[in-house]
Amino acid sequence: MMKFAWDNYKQYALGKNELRPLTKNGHIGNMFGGLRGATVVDALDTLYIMELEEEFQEAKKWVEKSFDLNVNGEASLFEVNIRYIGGLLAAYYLTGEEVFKSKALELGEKLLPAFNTPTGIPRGVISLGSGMSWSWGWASAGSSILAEFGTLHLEFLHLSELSGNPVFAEKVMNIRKVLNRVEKPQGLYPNFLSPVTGNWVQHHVSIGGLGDSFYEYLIKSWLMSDKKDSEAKKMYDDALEAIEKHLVKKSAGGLTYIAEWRGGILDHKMGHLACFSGGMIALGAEHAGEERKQHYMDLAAEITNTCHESYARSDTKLGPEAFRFDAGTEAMATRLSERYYILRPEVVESYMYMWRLTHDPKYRQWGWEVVKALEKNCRVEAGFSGIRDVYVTTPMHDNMQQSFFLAETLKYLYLLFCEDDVLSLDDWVFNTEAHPLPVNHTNFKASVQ
Ligand code: DMJ
Repeated sequence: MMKFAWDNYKQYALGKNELRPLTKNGHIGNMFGGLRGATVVDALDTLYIMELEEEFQEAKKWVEKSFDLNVNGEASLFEVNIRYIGGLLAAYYLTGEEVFKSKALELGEKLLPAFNTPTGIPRGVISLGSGMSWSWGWASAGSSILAEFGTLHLEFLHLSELSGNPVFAEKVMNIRKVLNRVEKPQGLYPNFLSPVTGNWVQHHVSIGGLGDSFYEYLIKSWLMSDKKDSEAKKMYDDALEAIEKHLVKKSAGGLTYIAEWRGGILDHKMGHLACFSGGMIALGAEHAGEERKQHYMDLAAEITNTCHESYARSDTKLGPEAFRFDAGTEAMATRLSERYYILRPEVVESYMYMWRLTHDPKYRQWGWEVVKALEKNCRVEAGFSGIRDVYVTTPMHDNMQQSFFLAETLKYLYLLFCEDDVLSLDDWVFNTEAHPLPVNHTNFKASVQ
């Protein structure tokens, strides 16, 4: 599947950001500020670990010869960080090839002006040419998004580590400080924060979109520090406790889910994005202390089961973008606008963690169901495509092969069926785009003090 996805991207869209597999051309989009080759950079480490040697060399050659960082467009700080910086760092750590390191550092420098705000909380959009930055037009009152400024920590610590320049680590440690200072309603972290005042702008809390990877990076910061960053661990433990108290619910049919919270009112909806949380909670449970460990493993298994149900209850056996638990509905989309599937990884990501941490064979069975469903519904003549409605058996394709399909979905599927020592969870943490970064067994303290 990876070879097919890569070969078609290479044939029809090399140098563009994504492949359009129906029209057999490339897509550029507006997330990466003039940067190109998102699929190349996202695919590098997956090609490498799958031992697709020739394909990896093709991707590397593109980075060496054609990856231009002197661009001048408006980029998402978050997306550039998780896909490009994360992808380059992982490729460097896996292969030791200098080109990946130097490109990661050069790109990292270009992101620094986004932190020039009164609080040091970066804005979401940055011009890679001028360094000017601003908030997303859709974000309330010029706010920054929790999942965006909260998903820089892993990559930025590695940038400091590799460059010897503490500035990257300082920027993300300052974000921590601001978050620790501000009062949390019921212990929860709302999704919108003002980069000017450092206060919350709106009380919307979600473990899905806008919040998700902030929580992921807390527990992974601790793991990546070889369990020395106890501040991150405490923030994670406290946040998860508040989430469990206020957001975790059980449906009439016995399915555990994580609702969204709007100023105290619950929205009984779970996004596909929120399905990463089964894996995250299991990863954290390992280190939760004896009496909490089983409790969190059970919670992780229940959430992963609910996400599996969202797939099992559809006609294509792929899950919708969001599913609900209201008016008699259980784990199904109720709105037309939420029925699509864009090759997202979060459900197989949780299967991979649950498999590695429990070895319950059902997770491999569930992963295999996804493989079959992707082959049946998403494979088209020239690549893989998202679909517009998971409840329709003759799928309507969206003509987009997302770069995260190669970075994450296929990588997590591969790891689900590998031996546990392939990118062992003891030695690697995956950034939120599934790019493996090494656990720092030696000198983490130096880079954050
Ligand atoms: C990816 O880019 C990352 O996993 C991110 O954290 C959330 N969205 C996509 C995949 O769905």
